[in-house]
Amino acid sequence: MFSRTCLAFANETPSDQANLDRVCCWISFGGNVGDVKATFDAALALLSLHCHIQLGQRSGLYTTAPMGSSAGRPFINSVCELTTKLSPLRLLNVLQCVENQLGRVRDIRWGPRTLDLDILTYGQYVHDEPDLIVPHPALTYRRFVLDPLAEVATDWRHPVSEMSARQLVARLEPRPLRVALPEISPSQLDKLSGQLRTRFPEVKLVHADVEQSDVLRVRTSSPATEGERAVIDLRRSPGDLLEQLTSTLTAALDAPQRLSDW
Ligand code: A4P
Ligand code: MG
Repeated sequence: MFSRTCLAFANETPSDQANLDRVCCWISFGGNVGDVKATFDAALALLSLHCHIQLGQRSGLYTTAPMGSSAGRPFINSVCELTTKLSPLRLLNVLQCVENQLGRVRDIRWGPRTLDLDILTYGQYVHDEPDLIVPHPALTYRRFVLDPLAEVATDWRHPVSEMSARQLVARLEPRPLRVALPEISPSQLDKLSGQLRTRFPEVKLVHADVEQSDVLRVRTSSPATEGERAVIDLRRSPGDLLEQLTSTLTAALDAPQRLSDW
């Protein structure tokens, strides 16, 4: 059951909820500690109790490679649709409340976890503040999110790039996967290429002036420029540049296995 705080939260009807239309949102589920399937089921049960949340479609359960040097063992990931009248921040608050209720400990950034609930998209809403970024900034390159989304959200389009989940997956599939880092000098790029070659032989780092559409562009210190579609933004990723790229490429090159229906 919800904690007392959550119950109070669930039953209130603040004025900023009453006038909102229902918005369709996609939520990612992830976990790698304990009985993850049971935790996902418990999270759904809690969310279904909320008077301003209606659950919709959900994908199967996928086993995915852990992204991040401290992430621990492989994850189970899935996505679920919900419609809500809650504002984006109130929805985030409810999701965090459910995470806490189901044993989430926030000690290590990108550490092992019983349950992580992220808002992937909140309708067509675009918002970029530290406490909430939607669409989720890493949505465009993480196979552990895109594969489940492509399974069920067939009519969905990314609110900014307007690409479908299937198209976003397709961008990650060419081999070699060509990756451009516009803010990195040629000598730094050569050094990084050498450091990444053994672990990611299927990746080719290329110079920034390559503008072809099949090159993934990665931003390390400044936001995407006009015309850069679905850029990978490393500015919120933990670690130095080598660690950030290692995490990103792990998530981009993963081939999630569908375990079962959910
Ligand atoms: N925040 C901002 N935008 C959002 C959003 N759209 N949805 C803020 C949810 N939260 C958002 O999150 C940190 C802060 O992000 C929140 O306080 C919120 O205000 P957190 O859940 O407390 O911490 P975290 O999850 O460790 O950080 P972060 O950056 O959200 O990590 P991610 O992106 O969730 O990645 N490997 C596999 N295979 N599968 C996974 O699911 N997940 C992670 C965590 C690492 N490796 C993984 C997986
Ligand atoms: Mg999270």
